[in-house]
Amino acid sequence: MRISFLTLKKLLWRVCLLVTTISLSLIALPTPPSPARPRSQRNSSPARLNFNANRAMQYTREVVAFGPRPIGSANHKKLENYILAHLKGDTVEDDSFSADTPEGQFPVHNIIAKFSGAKDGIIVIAGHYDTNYPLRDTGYVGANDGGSSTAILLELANQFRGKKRDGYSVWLLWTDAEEAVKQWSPTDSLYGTRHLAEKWQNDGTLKRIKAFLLADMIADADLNVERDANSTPWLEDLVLQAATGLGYQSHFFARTIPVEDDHLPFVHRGVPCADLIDLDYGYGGVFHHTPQDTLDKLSPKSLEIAGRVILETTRLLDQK
Ligand code: 1BN
Ligand code: ZN
Repeated sequence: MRISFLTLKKLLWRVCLLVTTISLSLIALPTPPSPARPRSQRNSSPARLNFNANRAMQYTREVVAFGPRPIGSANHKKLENYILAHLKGDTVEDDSFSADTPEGQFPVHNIIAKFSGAKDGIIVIAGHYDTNYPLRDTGYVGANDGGSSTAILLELANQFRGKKRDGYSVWLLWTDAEEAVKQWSPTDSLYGTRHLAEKWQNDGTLKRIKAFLLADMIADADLNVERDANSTPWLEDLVLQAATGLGYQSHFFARTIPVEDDHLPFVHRGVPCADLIDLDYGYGGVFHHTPQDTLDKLSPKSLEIAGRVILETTRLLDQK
């Protein structure tokens, strides 16, 4: 068969055109839709972690049902036993001592539940379980301030329990005697964490702590977590990255304020810290440290936001 030069030229043009069309259509193909699960849960171990906000809310109710829980009270002792009962079978360290306060000596008990990981280093997740001392006879129950932090840690313990951790060890810390007994000052506040930070400095634990995440007053139905000027900027940025990845960024860091809280003794010793706290509790914070700090102001959704952001921040820290 004879093919003329003209026919061959035409054929070559057609092949060229076909190749170009196919290439262009491949480039123009739409990107595949993202999987249903958020990016944060793909190919990662926390996909197995599923923070149960209703259970955390139930814990908050049970904690509040003890009534006021100031240091030295019978209710405080009952709550201590309640926390320890939930940690039965876990590795628990008890950091007990006697605090010298303007109202005399009080027994103080920090409770630490340890979940070991493969990486060398520790992530501490903390929150206080005592309630305001000066308001002890007013019916004050600290649903948000003391209740929510106790409960979120109990649910986090459920999440970490019995699961192999590829990342850092996680230590859950229920701090005691966070509240002032008379008037908040550097010497009348943070009794538990001041003691523990010094102890961990002396026994070498402190330099193994990669991050200290603190949760305080995190169940307000109108959740607005502050950016804390006393926390470590890169860790606060990581918290925001976690919140953004989960679609919760509107609840985080609209305003920046310096917060004095249980992280301070660790900040002062050079440990990277982030305080997740919502002091905007009621208009202008009107419910904070008042008998209006009650269950009806709280929502499981807020506990879920805080719980999931903490878990996601832990996952991001594990990758560092
Ligand atoms: C947080 C919860 N704090 C006490 N209970 C610390 C604090 C006290 C933060 C006063 C702001 C003002
Ligand atoms: Zn308080």
